[in-house]
Amino acid sequence: MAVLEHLTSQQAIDLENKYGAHNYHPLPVVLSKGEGVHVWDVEGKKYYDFLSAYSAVNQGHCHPKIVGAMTSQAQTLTLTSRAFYNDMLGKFEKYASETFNYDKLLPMNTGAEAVETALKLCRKWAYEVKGIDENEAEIIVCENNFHGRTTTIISFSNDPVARKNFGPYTKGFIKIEYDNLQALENALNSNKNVAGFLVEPIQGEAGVYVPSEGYLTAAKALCEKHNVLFIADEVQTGIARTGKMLAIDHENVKADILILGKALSGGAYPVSAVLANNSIMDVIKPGNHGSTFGGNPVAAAVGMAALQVIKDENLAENAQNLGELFRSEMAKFIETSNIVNKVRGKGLLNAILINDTEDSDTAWNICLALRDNGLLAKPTHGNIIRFAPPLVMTKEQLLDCVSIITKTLKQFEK
Ligand code: IF1
Repeated sequence: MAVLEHLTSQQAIDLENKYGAHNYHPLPVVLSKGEGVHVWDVEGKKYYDFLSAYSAVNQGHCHPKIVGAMTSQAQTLTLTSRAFYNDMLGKFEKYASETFNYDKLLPMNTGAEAVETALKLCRKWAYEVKGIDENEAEIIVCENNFHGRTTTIISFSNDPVARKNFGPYTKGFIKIEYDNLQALENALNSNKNVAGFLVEPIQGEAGVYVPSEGYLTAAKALCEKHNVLFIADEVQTGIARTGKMLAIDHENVKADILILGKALSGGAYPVSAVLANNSIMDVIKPGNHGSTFGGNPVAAAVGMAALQVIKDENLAENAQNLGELFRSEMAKFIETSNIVNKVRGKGLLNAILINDTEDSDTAWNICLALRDNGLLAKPTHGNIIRFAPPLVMTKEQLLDCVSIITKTLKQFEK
């Protein structure tokens, strides 16, 4: 089969089933084009994208400024490795460090790599600055977390599907209940070797759990009191998704270590990063950490363009305004619905809770019906459907999507 030969949806699905590992269960739709808030399938049907590749396409599909920066750099210099300097990385590091107000940035590629980088940085700081005995550092994490899929990260996951039969597991993690300050205080008081607290400002995969107002502020204060690093995983919540540049900005909390990914590139290229001030980042010496593609010229060009688009187009403000509109429209629908229990979220990271059991396939069937009605979304766990459109959406488009969603949900009213 010629690689450019047009495939039908079924042919594309059959190829993936036959030649691809079955590590996903995609919604049956085969996409071939994306532009702004829309995607098209191979048969030419147009959809609103209400997932944004899990908040990687905040700037909209194929944003011309991001694609332009990528193609221009790709025709000039793609990769040198860090064996040599290149003329793009320092500019990106400066631009991003100043954007998020940190001294330094360590560039990686995927979110999981950035999380792993943050864990290594936190541990090294604990041994060399805080003075914890070597190999004794503990990092506190939250139950129902999602931080990626490496062996160490799934070691502190409680999702059996993500961790079963991938042992033996990495030690040095303490799990506590999310959004529970007493649990955090107890863990800090009863463990003298705590190096850090890794937390999602909103738990995305768990079902868009927004913690209580003030939780992040109080958690950061507890970390300061115990000389423990507050590590914010903003891979999914960052880059304007929740209505501020960072989700922790809603509480004016500054993380000791900030983890970024996904929309740091606008979905055009794998770009992730860890940011920290010199008192922490300077424990990293040559040879301690790195990656072949980390900080490559294309990633640097794409990262700068992606951040510039967020600022130039006021996408955080747009996410804030459209998010409030979305939740208020959905709340009105819920008042008269028996299929939806709740809507929750911040900015344009939202979810609805379907009135059915966790193990029902109602949420999945609703997503199939949404697809038929021209909108793509996918359930997170069980009976929760996440709604996360690109942040470039207009008010008219959002209201159009609300009518598609409510019309579809009415098909499932009991
Ligand atoms: C999949 C979930 C979302 C993340 C946070 C780190 C990472 C992610 C808060 C790792 C990645 C992605 C991974 C993707 C689906 C998606 C996801 F469903 F898996 F949990 F968004 F909620 N921190 N999340 O959300 O970043 O290595 O993937 O670049 O693995 O199925 P990554």
